[in-house]
Amino acid sequence: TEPTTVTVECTLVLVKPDGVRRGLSGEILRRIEAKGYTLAAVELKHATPELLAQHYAEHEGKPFYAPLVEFMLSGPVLAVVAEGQGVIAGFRSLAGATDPTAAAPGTIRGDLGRDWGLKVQQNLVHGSDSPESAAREIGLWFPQTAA
Ligand code: RTP
Ligand code: MG
Repeated sequence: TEPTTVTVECTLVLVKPDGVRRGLSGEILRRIEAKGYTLAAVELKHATPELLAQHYAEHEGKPFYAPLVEFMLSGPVLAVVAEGQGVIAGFRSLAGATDPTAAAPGTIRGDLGRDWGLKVQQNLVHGSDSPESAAREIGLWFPQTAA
């Protein structure tokens, strides 16, 4: 049989200001650990406009960009580096669809997101979408620990 190749990777997770405000940081970290991923770094941070401009550079110019940045500045964010096999795709699966109204039950956004008129940006979490994004975003949020 072929030897199994285990590729351990890291992803950047953010518990967005709505998640921190609602006291859901622990529940979100619990789900990450329960799935078997390791917490490599966890830090409560206040974002800055400069950091968010870099973090959300791909969305600049889109109609939701300005309200998204404003929302991300509305309170502290819990920045997390999670580590494990397939964690980049795996965390996005745990998070569920971007719109909490559409996110499946069993996912963070599906179980905990509220759909009583809140905007799509208030969807509790961010997760990197590729190895390139993960490396870039971890470097932005944890510059002192960047590999
Ligand atoms: P994330 O980056 O936060 O993990 O979420 P995602 O990949 O599922 O969503 P993405 O397309 O990267 O969008 C980033 C964040 O922008 C807000 N958004 N609002 N139509 C809208 O109003 C809209 N679309 C996106 C959400 O906060 C989304 O997570
Ligand atoms: Mg994204």
